[in-house]
Amino acid sequence: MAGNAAGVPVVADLGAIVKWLDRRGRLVLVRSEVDPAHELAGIASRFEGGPCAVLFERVKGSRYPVFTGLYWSRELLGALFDRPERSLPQYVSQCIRDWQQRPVAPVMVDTGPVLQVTEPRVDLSKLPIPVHAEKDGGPYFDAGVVIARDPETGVRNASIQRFMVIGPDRLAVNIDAGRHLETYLEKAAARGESLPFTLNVGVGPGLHFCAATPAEAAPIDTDELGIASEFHGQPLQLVAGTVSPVEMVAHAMFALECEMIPGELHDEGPFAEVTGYYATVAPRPLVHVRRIHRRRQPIFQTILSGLSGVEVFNSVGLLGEANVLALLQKQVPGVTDVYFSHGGCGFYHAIVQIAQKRAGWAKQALMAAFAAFPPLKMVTVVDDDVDIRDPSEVEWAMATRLNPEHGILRIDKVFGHGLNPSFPDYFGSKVGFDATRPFPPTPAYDRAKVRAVPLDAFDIHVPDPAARSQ
Ligand SMILES: Cc1cc2nc3c(=O)[nH]c(=O)nc-3n(C[C@H](O)[C@H](O)[C@H](O)COP(=O)(O)O)c2cc1C
Ligand SMILES: [Mn+2]
Repeated sequence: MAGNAAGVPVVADLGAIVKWLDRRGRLVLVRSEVDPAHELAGIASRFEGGPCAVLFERVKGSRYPVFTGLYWSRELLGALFDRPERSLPQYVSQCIRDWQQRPVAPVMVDTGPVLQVTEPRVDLSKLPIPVHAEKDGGPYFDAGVVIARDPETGVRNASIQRFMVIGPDRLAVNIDAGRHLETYLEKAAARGESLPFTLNVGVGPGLHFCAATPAEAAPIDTDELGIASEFHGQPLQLVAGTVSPVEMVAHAMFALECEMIPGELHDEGPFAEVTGYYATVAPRPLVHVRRIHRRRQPIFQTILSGLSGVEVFNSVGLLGEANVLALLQKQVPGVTDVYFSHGGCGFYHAIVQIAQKRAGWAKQALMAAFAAFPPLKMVTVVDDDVDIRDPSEVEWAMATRLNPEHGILRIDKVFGHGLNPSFPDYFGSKVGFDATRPFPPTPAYDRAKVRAVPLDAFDIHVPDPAARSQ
């Protein structure tokens, strides 16, 4: 895709993306003033999953607009990356593979749009930070990219965490078990140091996907920021922190320089999560915001998480999918596609498609998928004549091909995802379904087909639906 005037690709700059969406009729403009508390999410949810993103031009109490919906439609994402939506997992896994083989390091630049303004005083109340769901504990940052450095090795990490605003210069953050940021904080504590990081808000999907790349694909000893360079087709541009030894994203809308002091905690939550449930309140790490930088005319980005969950489903699920697909294609002969279903919250249920080459490989695919992505609770393997994105097709395979006597694999007392209420304290049971037909195939499992006939070759009269309505 073409770049903007400064030679930066559109996908690397949220300002350029918003313009691009508007030009293509893919941007809903909300012109009336809206309250960022509840009203904004209530309006956005009416457009959730549709072909357009939403820009709230006037937000009560703030001078900045709010943007949402970049990830709630794969069709929109496909258009932005200029490729069919079904090829997105393949594309994402190819970018990650290219980074693994030949990483393109980010480059330092002297300045960038994010440094156009440095606020004289940190005051988060000036930002249009929305409160989404009815019981959410406060306004939340949920689309910002965290950049931090390993206190021992100096290696950089990128991730996305939710941050609740608890004061004009304070946040509380939720860091899930096993996250690299959790390890960094533990290492900082052991060294008696604080942990500086930057929170970069209003970024494009290249950097977002880089931050959401699971640890299985981007281990702790690698600088995963280079993944963004692959999506951009050029090195990601960073600027130095002004009060902290960590970089900021040159083309972000806002960058907050922050610090965590090990041991300092504050209640965080509730927050409506991608699961459709509220994350519970608990003491979680407290964050001091030391400085706020921004563009002259910034746009605040938020992600609707706890409504249908579809925006997080595409932004995290797609990365999980891409990684499971890449690993399975390496380890299991015949795997053709992977989909993390929407009903499975985008990252609890993987549907794997396989062109069976030998008996037993479908079950091998079950085990490999669980190993490739620990948040998975369910994996269903189907043959290559089943559409893995159609829940009825998957159910059909289960109803007609699964043999419960030996096609169900149960794994008890295993690590899972803490937001899933069936994994209290990250601990529970998982289940895999081998819904493939027996191998070698027998005619009993052949799918019935009709011939494809072009309708325009025939004179067919279809009645007008309006005539039916009386
Ligand atoms: C919109 C969104 C919200 C997320 N919220 C959180 C969160 O609150 N806490 C968390 O630990 N991970 C959250 N994640 C998931 C992590 O960002 C993701 O797993 C990332 O790969 C972790 O990075 P790491 O492997 O470097 O630890 C979120 C992801 C997205 C896309
Ligand atoms: Mn990481």
